[in-house]
Amino acid sequence: MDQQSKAVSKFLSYILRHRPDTIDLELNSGGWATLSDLIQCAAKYDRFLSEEMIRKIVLSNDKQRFRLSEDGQYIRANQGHSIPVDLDLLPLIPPAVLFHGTATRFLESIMASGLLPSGRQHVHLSVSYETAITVGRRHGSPIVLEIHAQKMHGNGHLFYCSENDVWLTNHVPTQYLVELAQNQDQRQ
Ligand code: HQG
Repeated sequence: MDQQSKAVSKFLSYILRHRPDTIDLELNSGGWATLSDLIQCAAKYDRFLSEEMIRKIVLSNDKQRFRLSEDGQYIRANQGHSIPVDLDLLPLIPPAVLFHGTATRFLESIMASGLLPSGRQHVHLSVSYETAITVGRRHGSPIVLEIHAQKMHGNGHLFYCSENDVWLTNHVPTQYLVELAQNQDQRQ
């Protein structure tokens, strides 16, 4: 993604996941906004977007963060919301293990209270170690936790998978967490 697309993608993440109110935009209960409302509201706050630019970002986004409706008129974020939206996801059986990347400075607290959504609607989990370590790096010195997802599921915890393959659950209690050795970061 070029620099301009990155900046617009960040802006869209902020608006569609967290703060639509900052541009007086209203999302429906599913978290959708029409492209025309989004463009109009953003313009009132001097952010000039075009349908073409937005469509390009939806298609080229590295993590497929956004989705357009079938008719192409609406947009929403696939996951990551802190505002309450109903993504209408069905509970699914997760893989045996999933991964969560975090920073070493959070470990003590995580091992005391488990993984909490920390302001988002869900705890975010990845299918791969590599994705998890990248997520962890966003917060500082990274560490990856392995989650015994199927065991959790067997004990009644619900799991969902977003359109962009991020696994979501409400809380991961500590007994399902295993801290992986940091040197796994070296593997290719
Ligand atoms: C930590 C990115 C202390 C948690 C990624 C994380 C992801 C605790 C931080 C998505 C804790 C929250 C979400 C506890 C959890 N005590 N810290 N008990 N429980 N934490 O950014 O999962 O690029 O809200 O480990 O790819 O890092 O934005 O969540 O470090 O899918 O599209 O609290 O964001 O996607 O941080 O990232 P975040 P996350 P995008």
